[in-house]
Formats: sequence, structure tokens, C-alpha cells
Amino acid sequence: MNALISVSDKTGILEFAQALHPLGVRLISTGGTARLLADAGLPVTEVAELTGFPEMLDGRVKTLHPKVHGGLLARRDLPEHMAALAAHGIETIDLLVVNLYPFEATVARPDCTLADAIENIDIGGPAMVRSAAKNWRDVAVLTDASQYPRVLEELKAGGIRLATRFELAVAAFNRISNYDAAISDYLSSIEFDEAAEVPRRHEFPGQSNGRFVKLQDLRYGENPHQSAAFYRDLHPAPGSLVTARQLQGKELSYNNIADADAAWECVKSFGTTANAPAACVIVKHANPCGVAVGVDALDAYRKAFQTDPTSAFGGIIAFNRPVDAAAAQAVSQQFVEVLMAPAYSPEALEVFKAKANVRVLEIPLDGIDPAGATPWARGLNAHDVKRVGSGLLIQSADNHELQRSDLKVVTRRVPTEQELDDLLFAWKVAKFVKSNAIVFCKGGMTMGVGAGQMSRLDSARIASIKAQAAGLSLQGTAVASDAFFPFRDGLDVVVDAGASCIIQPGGSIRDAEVIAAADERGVAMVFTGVRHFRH
Ligand code: 93A
Repeated sequence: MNALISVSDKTGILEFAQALHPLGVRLISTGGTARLLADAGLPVTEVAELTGFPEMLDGRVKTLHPKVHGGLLARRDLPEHMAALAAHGIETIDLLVVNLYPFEATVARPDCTLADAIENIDIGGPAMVRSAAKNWRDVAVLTDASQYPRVLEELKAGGIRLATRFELAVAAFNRISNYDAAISDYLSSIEFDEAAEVPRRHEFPGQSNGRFVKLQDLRYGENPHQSAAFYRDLHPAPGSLVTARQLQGKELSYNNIADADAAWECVKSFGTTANAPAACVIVKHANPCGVAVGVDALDAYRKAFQTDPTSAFGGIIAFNRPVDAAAAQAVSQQFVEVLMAPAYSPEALEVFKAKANVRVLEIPLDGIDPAGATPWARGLNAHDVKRVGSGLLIQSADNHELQRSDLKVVTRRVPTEQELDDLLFAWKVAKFVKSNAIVFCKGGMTMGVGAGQMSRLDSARIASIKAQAAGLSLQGTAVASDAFFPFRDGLDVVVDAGASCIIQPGGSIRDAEVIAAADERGVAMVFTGVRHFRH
């Protein structure tokens, strides 16, 4: 049995080859790999010896030869194929072990030049992998070190199973497809400039072609009669949900993932660095039902929970801070579906051990660069995609961040500093509440959330009813409305409920009427000039 081994990442290859040798496998290898094996005392045939051609053009042509591709592609069940091999003195290659030039790692380096990238486009490797994978019935193709142990085990047990060969071929084509996508993404993302040492990038590779990698099949979709799977971008943004590590708990469901994303994106909007305020977001059915900032994770959680303890039951909870024992203790008092945080103290993890079903996700935030030039670098989605019938709607994601200086006071009464803080907090939350959104806040916590109603008036009423049900007083609260009030009636409802100040985009043809109503009721109102519909 002939094995051709040609790997850039040499992890585990020596051990693998050392295990192949006593099984009677003949080792054929390219320059660097051959040297490594020979230095360890293994008998190796150099590809150059096999082909009768030296590696040439700085290694650009090593394995591109009929002796290699004939040996990989010949069908062992076709006498004509075998006769052709014999006529040309070609031996079969039965096992191919290849991993490719590190293109992805090369272009991830900030100082990568176009020439570096081009030199790292592997040609011969993918060609061999394709040949072997096409001929999977006769050739086993390994493209990742994680596959070595299983193949070895099967070889020792008498031979690599057909099902395994097929699986390896599928993995091989996936690898090649992702590799080519990385090349295509990189090349389409650079601004060509003959003189530039390091080319400028429009966007991070992976954003341009929208390539996805399947993470897992899900048990079902939004409902049990729907099938579903979870995919991630080829190059996920740092700190995004898809980079999560599940530390314990049941398998994530489709709805868990959707809700977790809403909670996670919302909590990240309060800051991802160590000096950001501690924030906690509790989500139910894609809407925040409690959001708060506090002196620490525990304080933020307690406040967030107070908003709507009824809805928080079975909630999805996210923190932008490490969870310590105190916060873990508090959270473990309630029924929680999913918990997310950048880190957990060992004591906090101990607390959840007793609650084996709780899905605990750790999502590091340290890869995010808050001052990054692209949304990707800032840990944000660049695009938002929605399926419509047989089409797609694609938009740039709603990454707008309001600054204090963007606010325009439109009423006679000017908000106090405290009110301004509450207004900005309410606005941040409203962005993550489904439209129509009305959010009452005070002292860095939500006091009433009205979400997803067809009329803004109903959202306002619901927010106030919910605050009452939770035993919270809306006196002196700040209210955010994700889009303008089309009439004064919505404003009257929130002021009747106790609001003292309002933040909204403005822009209605009846703005004058709404501003006059605010003045009449003695409340302060600011316009943002931006709206946050979320459907
Ligand atoms: O430059 S190539 O595209 N031309 C080739 O003919 C070729 N054959 C194998 N690169 C080629 N390879 C790649 O060389 C393999 O995919 C592997 O990544 C690498 C192993 O080289 P070495 O054994 O010299 O370290």
C-alpha cells in the first residue's frame, strides 16, 4: 500500500507515519515532509524520485505529475485503467495525506502583502485532494490531523471502511471549497494598488462572498415539525455568538440560538471592555424583558430581573462581564434556559453544576477592537439578511450608535443630566426591542417594555401595564420610542403613566402637535434623528 504524505502543518504527522510504517505502508513524500520523516529514521521515497522530475519553480511544481495523479485517479475495478497504469509504469496511491499551504493564516496577518498571499495559494495540494476524493472508493484522503487516529485504528483492524472513505472525501471537498472561498474572499476584498506594500482591504475576508460553515444540525426548527441547522460565517466576527463554547447543559435549540443572539448583541452594546458598566439582559421570545446596568454583574442582574419577573422565567440571560459566584447564585434561583458571559469564576461554574440542564455559554470578548475600522473588527455583523419568498433582503446591519451630542431638545423643558442618562439607556434598549417598541427606564434599568405591537399606542399601554404588574412605579421615568409618535395619543399614554422625559426620532408630519403636547404636559423631549425599526 502506497501513502503520499504532503503537509504544511506537520502536527502529528511523524507519529502517524511511524504508525503506518510497521503496517507495511510505503511512504512517499514531498521535500519538507520527506525530510522530517527521514530525519526520524523512516524510509521515505521522495516524490521527485517517483516522478523522475525534481521539485521545480520554488516548489510550485512538486506533485503535478501523471505519476501522482494517475496513481490517485485510476479506478482499480476497471482493467483498462489498471492496464494504462502498467503501460506507463505508474503505481497506485491508496492513501493521501495533505494539508494545504496556510493561506487563511497568512492573510490574517496584518502585514501580509499581496505577494505573500499569492505564494500561499496551494495548487498541487488541492489538485491531489480532489483526485483522491473523486476516487474515494479506492483512495482514502486525509486533510486534517484530527482524522489520523480513526484511520489508523481502521487500518489496524483490517482496512479503512468504505463509509469512512466517503466521509473523508466529503470532508476533503468541504476543505477545498472553504480554501477556495478564502482565496476568493481575500482577493475580492483588496484594493489593487501596484505601489502599496500591504494592500488595503475593503472588508474582512469572508464578508464579501457570504460563505458559511455548518456548525451542527439542530433537533428541529422554530417548531418540532421544522428541520433546522446552525451555520456560521467562514470568518466569524470576534465575540459573536457563533464563537461560543458551551460549558454545560442541554443541546441548544433553534429558538435558544435566536434568543441568545438577541440577548448577546444587546448586552454587548453596553460595552465589551473591562471599564464598561456591568450589564445584564434577559430575553424572552426575541425581546428583552429586563435590561440593567449596575455596579457589578449581581447588581445588574437583580435590576434586570425586577423589570418583569414573570417573563424572565425560562429566560435567556447575558452578561458583558465575567459571572462570579454571587451573580451565579442569584441567577440559579430562577429557571434559566441559556446563560452567556465572557467568562465564569470556578465558583460560579460550581453553582451551575447542580443545574445540569442550564446551557452555559462562554463567549470571549477580548478579540473585539472597539476602535476597529470595520464592523467585523468591532465584533459586529456587517450585514443583516432576511429570506422573502424566493428572494433575499440584504441590508447593512443596524450598527448606529447614538452620541449625546446627536440629541436635539425640542421642548421648553430640558432634560436633567440624570434624565439624559436614562434616555440614552432607554434608547440603547429600544434598538433591540421588536417594533413598535416603547421602553420605560429609570436609574439604569428597564421599568416597562412594550414590544412588537401593530400600534405604538398599544405598545405604550402594554409597557405601562407590565410595569404595574411588576410593582414598579413609572413616576419620573424616561421613555424611548423606536420610531416617531404619529399622533399625540401615544405621548399622552406614557406621560399619564408617569414618564417625565421622552426620546424618539422625530420626523412625523405631526411633530409640532406632539411637541406642543409634551410642552403642555410639562415633559422634556429629545429627537435623535435616527430610528431603530426591528421587525
Ligand atoms: O506549490 S504547490 O501548489 N505545487 C505542488 O505541486 C504541490 N504539491 C504539494 N504546493 C504543493 N504541495 C503542498 O506542499 C502541499 O499541499 C503541502 O501543503 C505542502 C507540503 O510541502 P513540504 O512537504 O515540502 O513541506
